[in-house]
Amino acid sequence: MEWLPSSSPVRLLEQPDPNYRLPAPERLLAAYRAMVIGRRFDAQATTLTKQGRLAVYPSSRGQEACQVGAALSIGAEDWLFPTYRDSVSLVTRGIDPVEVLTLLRGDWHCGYDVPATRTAPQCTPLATQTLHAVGLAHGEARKGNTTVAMALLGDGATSEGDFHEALNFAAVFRAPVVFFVQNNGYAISVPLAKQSVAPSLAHKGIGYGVRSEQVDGNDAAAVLSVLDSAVAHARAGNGPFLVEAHTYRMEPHTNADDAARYRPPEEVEHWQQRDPIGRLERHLRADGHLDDLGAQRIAAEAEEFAVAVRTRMQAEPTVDPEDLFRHVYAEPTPQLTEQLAQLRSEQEAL
Ligand SMILES: Cc1ncc(C[n+]2csc(CCOP(=O)(O)OP(=O)(O)O)c2C)c(N)n1
Repeated sequence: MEWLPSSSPVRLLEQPDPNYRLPAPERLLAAYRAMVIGRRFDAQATTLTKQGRLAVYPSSRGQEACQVGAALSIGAEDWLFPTYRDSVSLVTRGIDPVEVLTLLRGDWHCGYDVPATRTAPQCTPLATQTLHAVGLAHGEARKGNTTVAMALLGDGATSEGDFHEALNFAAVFRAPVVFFVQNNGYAISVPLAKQSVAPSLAHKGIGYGVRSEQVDGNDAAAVLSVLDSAVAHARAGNGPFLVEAHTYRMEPHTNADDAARYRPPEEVEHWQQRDPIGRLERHLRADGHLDDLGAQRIAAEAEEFAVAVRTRMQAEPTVDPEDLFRHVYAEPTPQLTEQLAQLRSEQEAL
């Protein structure tokens, strides 16, 4: 059956697969470098929440193969539609890390230039970005362009109505979209088993006529290979593609959550053994593409990256709270006018 995903998630690092090829060593090395930098950035961002420099940060530690794979499988001409958890994907795409953190710092805008970077603002309402991705992809196809839209979402977001509408619309209009579901086991504290009884989330594509596949989300080689073929499928005009990656969120939902209240330590330990960076590193070393010196160089580069982020985040931004009111409507509503007056009187009283 052409539409059915593989019966078990595609793996490549420790075993061959008849349908997918191992990416070239240079590509795997580039992914490794991006994963190491991404993890160091992620740890830095978490520390910035403790220092009060960031309001909140949803870590993607443990999901680096997915984060990096998504960014590396699309081109500069394609569009990325990320969620709040996908900061490492944005950093890998080359967006200024301080711009990436702007929204989480509490500013009213997303920080980066959306049309110039071809990256939508990080979406917090679940699954709404999937519809935005379909609309953009459909529009681009109608203009005769070969742009692909990559929509990132979590397992919890597949329970939202918007996700189902997006799949249906994309399939009917053969929109060039890749839906990339990072199934990290939980929607905040709700485990996947309490949300879905489908054989896999990849199976959810079939009913809509969307070609689907499932992949080991902690195997960077498999993630890259499966996403490469999904992007090629969409770019060639064959319609949308759904990829489900089986991965795990090592940290709590955000720094404001206590994951120990809903998940057993043995489970975290189990996934620690399947760390995506360690798995790729072992493969690269075994094949002679990485040695101690190479690994040290990359670690040093990641440290420099984090230091630069930390230093720049120490500068207090000048913010004007009235900006919140400036860009909502062409003409402010009576309620907004009243709220603005209240803000002004509060500020004068300071
Ligand atoms: C439409 C909507 N409903 C509820 C929420 C509250 N909420 C924020 S994150 C989250 C869980 C999302 O889980 P998942 O899609 O698996 O993504 P993850 O955070 O695990 O990456 C929920 C329910 C929301 N942001 N948007």
